[in-house]
This record gives sequence, structure tokens and C-alpha cells, in this order.
Amino acid sequence: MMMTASQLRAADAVRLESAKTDVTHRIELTGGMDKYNWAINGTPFDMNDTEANPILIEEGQRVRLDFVNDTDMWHPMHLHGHTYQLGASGPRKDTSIVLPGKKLSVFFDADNPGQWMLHCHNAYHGEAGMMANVAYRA
Ligand SMILES: [Cu+2]
Repeated sequence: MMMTASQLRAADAVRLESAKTDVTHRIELTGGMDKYNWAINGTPFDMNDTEANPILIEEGQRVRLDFVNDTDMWHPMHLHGHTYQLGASGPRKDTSIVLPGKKLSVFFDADNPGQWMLHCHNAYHGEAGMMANVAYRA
């Protein structure tokens, strides 16, 4: 039997407190194998301009990320500096596979200011541009 995250629950000690979502960012996973133009929201991450096109949030916010996989491949999406929770009571994770054509909503509290990479953990995709900078100040 293959277990998926939808069958798991966060332990009481690590479940996010109930709170309203302060900000939602739509994170479209875009690109394809033919052009190898992997990106987030259609814009490939630029290693020479790492602060371009940040996903801006604010300290203290409850953040929702809606991953929308517009491609025909799996993408294991990884957020640095935080763990996110799947749905209202799902597991706390820092990497989740987003299946082709599917959406996945995750939640986290912005409690660790800085600039944090959000990227496909298939390194070939990440390095091709499926990365973004999630940024906030203390
Ligand atoms: Cu990928």
C-alpha cells in the first residue's frame, strides 16, 4: 500500500494554531521538457539577479501557498526556512510532490524572516528556473 500525505495528520504538538489566512500566493509551476523552460509563474529564476520577482510576505502572517501544476510532470516543491502544513490538519512538511495538473494548498506562519528559496527539488528543474525567492523582513 502506498501512503500519501492526505492520509496523515499533524501531531498535536506541531499542528498550526487555527488562524485566518493573511495572504495567499498562487505558485504556478510552468514549463515543459521540450523547451526545458521550467519556471514559477512563467518567470524562470535568474541566478544573476536573485532578488528579482520575490514572493513578498510579512512577518507574522499566516501564509497560504497554492501550488498549481500546469505541467505534465511531478514537481517536489521544497520551501527553505519553514515547514508548512497541508490543509487545516495535515502533516507538517517542507517538501511535497505536486502531481501534473493538480493543485495543492499549504500553510505556514512567517516566523523566520529572511530570503528563502522555494524550488522544485528535482535539481534539474530548479536550476533551469523553477525557483523563487520568498522574502520578508523582521
Ligand atoms: Cu520539477
